[in-house]
Amino acid sequence: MFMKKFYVTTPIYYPNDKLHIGHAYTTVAADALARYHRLRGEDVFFLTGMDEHGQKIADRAAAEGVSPQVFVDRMAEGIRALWATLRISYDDFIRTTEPRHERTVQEVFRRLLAQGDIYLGRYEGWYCTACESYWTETKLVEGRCPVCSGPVSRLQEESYFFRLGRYADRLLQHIETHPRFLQPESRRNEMVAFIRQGLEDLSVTRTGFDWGVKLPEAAGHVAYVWIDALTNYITAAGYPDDPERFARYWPADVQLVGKEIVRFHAIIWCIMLMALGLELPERIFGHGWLVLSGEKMSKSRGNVVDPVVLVERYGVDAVRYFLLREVPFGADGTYSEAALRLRTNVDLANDLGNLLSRTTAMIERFAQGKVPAPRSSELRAVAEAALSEYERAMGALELSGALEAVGRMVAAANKHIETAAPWTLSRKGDPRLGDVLYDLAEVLRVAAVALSPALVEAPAEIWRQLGVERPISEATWDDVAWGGLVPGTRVRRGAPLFPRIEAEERSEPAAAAAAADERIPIEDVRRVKLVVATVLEARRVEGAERLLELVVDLGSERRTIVSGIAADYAPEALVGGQIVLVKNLKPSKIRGVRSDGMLLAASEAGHVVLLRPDRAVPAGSPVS
Ligand code: ME8
Repeated sequence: MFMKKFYVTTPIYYPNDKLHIGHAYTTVAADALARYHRLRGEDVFFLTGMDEHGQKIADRAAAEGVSPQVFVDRMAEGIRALWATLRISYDDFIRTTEPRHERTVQEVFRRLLAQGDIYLGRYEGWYCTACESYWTETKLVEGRCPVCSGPVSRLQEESYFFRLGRYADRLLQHIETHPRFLQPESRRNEMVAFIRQGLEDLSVTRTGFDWGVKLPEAAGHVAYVWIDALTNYITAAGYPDDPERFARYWPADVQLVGKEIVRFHAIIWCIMLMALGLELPERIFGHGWLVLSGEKMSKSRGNVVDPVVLVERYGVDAVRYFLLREVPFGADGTYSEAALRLRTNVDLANDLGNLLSRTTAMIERFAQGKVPAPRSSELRAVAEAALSEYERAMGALELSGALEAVGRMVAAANKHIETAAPWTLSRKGDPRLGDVLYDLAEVLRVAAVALSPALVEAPAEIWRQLGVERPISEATWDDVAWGGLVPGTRVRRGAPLFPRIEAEERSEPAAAAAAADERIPIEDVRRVKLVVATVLEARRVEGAERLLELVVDLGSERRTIVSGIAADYAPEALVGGQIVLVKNLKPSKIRGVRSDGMLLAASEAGHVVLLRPDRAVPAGSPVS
């Protein structure tokens, strides 16, 4: 039977230091794509790994007093453990020191040399160890590396060169005739401009050190680390020893890389493939950087955020969701722990988690714990539109957009609770009750399927609480078809899906640079007790144009407050609505009326704008 294949890769990371949230960003994105394509029944091959050669690694090992091999073996354990923590479902983990890979690099070199694409020459120039790159005098910036501003040293050595220029026109033509090949568009334009300037021959071997793939045709030389590294993508697919497997998986469908290495992939890698007579990848996608207050996170800058610590604090789903949802894939984005907490609280705890707990609670209360049989649906069209937007977005690698579509469906369900008011339908014995409850549960069931590429724990819990018998690990994309939830299924209420994360004062790695003045400790904020109150009565205060007197319900008590909002709000418009109230303010007398509390409002050009909850909540609900 024919099964569509999907081959997705991440860069192979340098193990010169612990990996950080930036590396997790690419890898979680690739993982979500891999899981989505598996859900669609495709034969997925998801590759990640380590780029273990080069002087930088050799230097690090020497600094630790161990051999490079011992050093990279040790690092490999940490990296695999990190991916296990983030639940990365890779199919292969390639290491460039493996014999299977060294053989491929040697074979690639041999072929290119034999056909005259590679020739022996001499290199003279400046070498940046940090970037493993050569620079000509004119490219240096104030005598330093133009990329990392690090020191460079003068090098003169015999080197093999790859005639990149031979393939420049063919590459340009490929880029122009394959709009999906190189994305996003801004990077494609950069690459086209770069290639048009003319491509210099590339030095592809090194003689100064030996921590690299040795080349039988070039005694004393090792392969340049980028030639070595890029080749990993075909080694893992079976080149050249397993032609059947290679024919199955190559070309890669999506190669994800950070924007700084698009050039290596779009130019050097693709020209290598052309020279070998192999197909180019379907798509290379250069995503943006996660930055910390304006600067790129980098191992050498020491400003990195450890994903393991975040997973321990917030759970794997919160971290994965944040990485996928926060920033449109392709753009640069800012990382902060506060943003992660906010995302988790708003999208996962409030919207998704509340929908689940309200739905299961109402099915228990109004339907004896069993999913009712519906007569018709009001949410089906919304859900189907969201799911088709999700599919489109996933296909376009708009990972954040796909999750946003799921969010819209969840928000529509929460809103449906407010407008349909199942408690009223139940009281009146209205048969619409069954339709509403079924709709809510069914939205949750399909949302769980659509979220399962991104979240690795919550979707299973959603299905479990809904009483779905099958484990979600067996779900396929067909399961998003509306109506899969069997009426009569007994729900199993459980713990909140995502407990709200209370803001805590922590030494946030990211916020270290934030100004410390004018800030108050969290304890001060907690002293102010805020609650949601429902307005029961409202009237003008005689003789005071701007004042309204409100009687509000705090759940456990009623209070009267006086507030200066009469210019912007008519009393009758307030009754039945909700406000946010400072509950523990000392009472005061205003125009003879005792005011026992204060409402919150924004001020805008002399007007006041009331702050209200996003949806109705029980009177007295705390605000934090
Ligand atoms: O470049 N934001 O390895 P590397 C987003 N070995 N992504 C980030 C990031 C950030 N702040 N920091 C790192 C190498 N990344 C080579 C690759 S491939 C044949 C060889 C991610 O360890 C992003 O994917 O420096 C970036 O391209 C990659 O890590 C660089 O990892």
